[in-house]
Order: sequence, then structure tokens, then C-alpha cells
Amino acid sequence: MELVQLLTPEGERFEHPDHPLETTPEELRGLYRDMLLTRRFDAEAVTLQRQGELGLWASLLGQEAAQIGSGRATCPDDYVFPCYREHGVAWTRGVDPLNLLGMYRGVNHGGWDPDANNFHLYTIVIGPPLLHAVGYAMGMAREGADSAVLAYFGDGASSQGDVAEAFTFATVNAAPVVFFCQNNQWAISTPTSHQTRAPIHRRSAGWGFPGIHVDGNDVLACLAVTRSALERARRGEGPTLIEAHTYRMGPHATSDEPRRYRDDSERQTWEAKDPLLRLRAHLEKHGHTDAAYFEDLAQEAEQLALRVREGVRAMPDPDPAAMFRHVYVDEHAQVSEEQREYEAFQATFVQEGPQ
Ligand SMILES: Cc1ncc(C[n+]2csc(CCOP(=O)(O)OP(=O)(O)O)c2C)c(N)n1
Ligand SMILES: [Mg+2]
Repeated sequence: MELVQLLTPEGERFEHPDHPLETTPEELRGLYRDMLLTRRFDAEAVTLQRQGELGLWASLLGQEAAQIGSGRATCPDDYVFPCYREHGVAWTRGVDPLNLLGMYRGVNHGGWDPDANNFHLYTIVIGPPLLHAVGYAMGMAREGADSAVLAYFGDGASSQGDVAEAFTFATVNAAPVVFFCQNNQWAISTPTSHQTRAPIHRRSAGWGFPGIHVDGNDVLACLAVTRSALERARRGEGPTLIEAHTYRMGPHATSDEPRRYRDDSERQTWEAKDPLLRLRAHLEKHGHTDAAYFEDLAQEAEQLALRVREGVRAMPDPDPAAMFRHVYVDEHAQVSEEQREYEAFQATFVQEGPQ
């Protein structure tokens, strides 16, 4: 199947007969702003991890268009199930970027109220979010809701049994769900060629629902295909699988060193397809922006980075005893014993500073 593209890497816009998209200059500027601020936030998080302020960070560098395009296709009442790298999607749902950092700093298990923005908590275990999404979508349909669910997974997660099970339940129940696979070519050090022989988007045919292959570095194409798939789901016509062809420009996470398993030239090839550069080229070519727009945006990005930096440092450390409190609803003898041992261990440390 052909790759759906509405914007070439050089910033040329064209129409696709099956995926029409009308945009105003204001919307285009908004999408660029979303991608730029997300990229700046992500870079700040990497720096914070390098400085010891975060335990880990999974960067989205290179995947801004896939995330902003698909995220901006959702309506407020839709519900989104992310994995752990969906910082751009979180942004489109109105989650404060600062809140994404708590779990990666190790001070909480989530960091935001999922129901405040219909954006579920990050899930590190790959595969389960699709099952959660299908169950949630089936529940929505039974309640007669006029909304849909958007669920994210990766090329690596596509090998999990959970994904196949999610497809089965979604299709036989015509669940209002869209499965969005960011095929960023890698699952840590495992290339996509080790996950599958056939393209991932073709898989849905075996389950009897449509699959779309989209240029994941083209924010307009991602917006168009996700919007129409969500509309289809809301009409009660069942699930759609979208495979966004993109690239993870950075390491899997800050604990990873990609030069050990992939050639740097690969990254250079993808730099030419940078999602931000192509929309910027389009904006400039058509006179939708001037120098002041980009300067103001750069300033806004620096302010965001500063707010995040100060905010993360100010996050209070959790009470160590809290980790024992939520294991069971009622008191449990073994957990209580572990808590007593832990507290005795803590008491052996001498406080520094004036006594
Ligand atoms: C069930 C399960 N197995 C293994 C892991 C370890 N793991 C974490 S991320 C990852 C790779 C995921 O790759 P992909 O789905 O392509 O997502 P990406 O990181 O590329 O966004 C693996 C194997 C996990 N988190 N969950
Ligand atoms: Mg991947």
C-alpha cells in the first residue's frame, strides 16, 4: 500500500484523493508551534537526566509529527492510551509537560490525573495499553458515547500477543478504537526487520479492518488519516490500524548507546526528512510566517524549558513509607514486616548538618 503523504520533505503540499485536509495558515502555525515546543521540552528532559535530575528519559526526537498530527486529530471527549514516549501527544491533550517528568524522576507513579484530559498514565510494559484501550472503547460504545479511543504502540510492541488479542476484541466488537503504531524502525537494539516480514499496517486485513500506511514525519498526513479513522470509529464502523513510518533519532532511552548497534549514516538519512524542517519550509515558502514568528516561538520555547527545569528541581521527594501503603487495600503482615525492616534500616543513617 502506498504511503500517505501530504507534505514532501521539501515542504511541497499536495492533495490525496482519499485523505483530504483543509488547513488555515493559523492551524499550520499552531502545528509547527506544537512540534517545536515539544522538541524543546524533550531536549530539556534529556539534559535534566544527564545532570542527574531524572533517573531516565525516553526521547521522542524525530517523532514529533506522528505524535502532534495524531494527537491533534482527537476531540476532548476521546480517550488516549500512550506508552512511555508520547510526550507530543500529551501536549496536544493539555497535560502539563512538567507532570510527565515525575515518574522519570522517581517521585511518583504517574504524575497526572488521567481523567482530567482523557490521557491515560504512561505504561512501560509494551502491549497492554492496547487491551486497555479496546476494553475502554467497548465500554464507551455500550454507554452510547459519541467518542473514540486512540491507542499507541511501537514496532517492537507489535510482536506482543496482547496486540493480537486487542485486534481480535476490537474487530469482533466493532470497538471505536484507532491503533496508532509508530514504526520508528527500532525496538531498543532490535530492528523492525526482526519483528515482522510483512509491513505492520497490512496485518489488520487478517482481522478484517482497514490498515493505513502514513508518512510519520508528515504532520498533515498524520492529522488527516487519524482524523478520518477516529470519525469512522465514532460512526460505529470499528477499528483502524495506522502505521506511521518514522524514525527514533536518539537513543532508545538515556541508558542506551545506539552507536553500538546502528550506523550513524542512518540517522543522517532521516535528518533530511525532519518533521519540523519540512513544515517550516512550507510555512516560509507560502508566506505564512515571518522572522518575528520564529523569534517569538524560540523565546516561548526557552521559557517552557526554564519552567520545566525549575519545576522538576522543586518536586518534593516522596515519603519512603508511602511505597508500602498502596500494595494491598488492607494491612498485610509481610508488607508491614518489610516496612518495619526498612524503617529500622533508614534509622541507621546519621543526619548531616547541625544537630
Ligand atoms: C512486555 C515487555 N517486554 C519487554 C519490555 C522491555 N522493553 C522496553 S521498551 C522495549 C522496546 C519497545 O520497542 P517499540 O515497541 O518499537 O517502542 P519504541 O521504544 O521504539 O517507542 C522493550 C523490549 C517491556 N517494557 N515490556
Ligand atoms: Mg520502535
